[in-house]
Amino acid sequence: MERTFVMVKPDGVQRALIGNIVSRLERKGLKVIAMKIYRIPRDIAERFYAEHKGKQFYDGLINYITSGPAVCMVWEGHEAVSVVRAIMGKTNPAEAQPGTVRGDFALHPGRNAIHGSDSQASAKREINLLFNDYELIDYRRIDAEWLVE
Ligand code: IDP
Ligand code: MG
Repeated sequence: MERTFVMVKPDGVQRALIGNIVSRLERKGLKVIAMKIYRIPRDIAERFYAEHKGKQFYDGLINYITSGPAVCMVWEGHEAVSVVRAIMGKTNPAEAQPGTVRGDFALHPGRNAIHGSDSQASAKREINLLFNDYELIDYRRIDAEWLVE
């Protein structure tokens, strides 16, 4: 089973989208194994988005992601990384398909409501950056055998 790191970004929290976003992942069949509301400190944000350092939107991105509380989560399931990316929609919400989180709720790439890891390697790195091992909870959902053959 794959794991991915998901965040409801500060705009998503302020716009009361936590429940809607969690609900979309939950009903898809993914299992939440960690969740916390967290105001990400600047040093963690800089490590989180290190790949974007030097880009024109980088300073704005760090200010955005540290501007208020976010909801940080780990979700687990079959092909969790790509499944969450599909549910999120494109980075630029103006191009994101209706039916995706960004397509339904966001307008601008600088306020795009949700983060999801882009690969299993990114997921591992991001989970380790935001969570301790003991915060990842091992349990079985009662519908597990109805979700995967
Ligand atoms: P992703 O979140 O879809 O993986 P990335 O290219 O990894 O997109 O960019 C990380 C984040 O940086 C985006 O989610 C968005 O918040 C921000 N970002 C990316 N491109 C732009 C831009 O052109 N203007 C403003 N913010 C941007
Ligand atoms: Mg990315």
